[in-house]
Amino acid sequence: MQRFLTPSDIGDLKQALKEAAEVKKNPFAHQHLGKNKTIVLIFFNSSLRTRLSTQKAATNLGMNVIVLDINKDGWQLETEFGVVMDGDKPEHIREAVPVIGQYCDIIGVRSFARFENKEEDYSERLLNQFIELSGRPVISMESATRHPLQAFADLFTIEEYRSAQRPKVVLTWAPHPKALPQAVPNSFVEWMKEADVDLTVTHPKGYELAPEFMEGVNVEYDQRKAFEGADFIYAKSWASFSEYGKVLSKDRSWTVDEEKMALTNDAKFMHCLPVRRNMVVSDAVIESSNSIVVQEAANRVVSAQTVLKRMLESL
Ligand code: SN0
Repeated sequence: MQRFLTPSDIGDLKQALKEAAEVKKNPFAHQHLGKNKTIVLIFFNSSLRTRLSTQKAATNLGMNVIVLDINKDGWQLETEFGVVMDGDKPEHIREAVPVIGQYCDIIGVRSFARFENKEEDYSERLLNQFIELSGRPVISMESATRHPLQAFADLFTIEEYRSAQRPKVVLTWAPHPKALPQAVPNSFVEWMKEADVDLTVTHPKGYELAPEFMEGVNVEYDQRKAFEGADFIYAKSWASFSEYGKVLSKDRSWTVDEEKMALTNDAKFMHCLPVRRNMVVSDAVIESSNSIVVQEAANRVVSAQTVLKRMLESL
């Protein structure tokens, strides 16, 4: 396994979920697999769960872990090609990435959408430079357009908590004070499409996700109608794709509250975290016994460890 960005990178999903269940049951079964192997985790953006869970996953496999918060501790990297480097960025990515590759066996990269240019973000230029220049397998720890470790953990969590064979899963947009990336909802949709679930996406007009992710996906603009009979409510805020990076609405009538949860089939509440309380979800819902956000976060170790195990096996 040379990269982890999309569900196709992990192959058969049923098999991957089975492996993940084994990893969860016996996390130390492969503690020698990573002996004398090093992973470097590079963060261009903030992280709590991704950093801790990926580090924990690697440690469970016996790996050495190096974490670099590159904006704080590294040189500012130039990513444009052919520029005269007379500004504030002392190092070019074309040297930095192959050098990082010399110090490790696997690389994890976190880099959010910058919202300066849609084509630039959706080309995944930064992540692809790591893939092309590092000579190492690369894991996305949330890139401009995807967050696959989150989506894999989400799917695993739904598998754990579902009572119906084919649960109704609803991804709902929610209000937020800031423009947030589409990475989490894009990956959520991308993974749910491959799974045995009945997926509905609900959001106000103007918040349609990129067509390349939404082909064949059911969209319901009436949030209450979407919630009817749902087994899982997955809330997330994202900025507009069509008016790229814009916050078109902060309408708190879209906040997930108890009244809306009452329309569901006693649905579990999910969110990738961090979550803005009483913007995205009410205190009452996130603190209810139907909220599985902490269990979902716990499964981030499971998804990361399953992916790392695959990568180590193919080194
Ligand atoms: C990120 C996002 O993609 O939405 C990471 C989620 C895993 N979330 C944020 O940046 C939240 C920032 C905030 O101010 O609430």
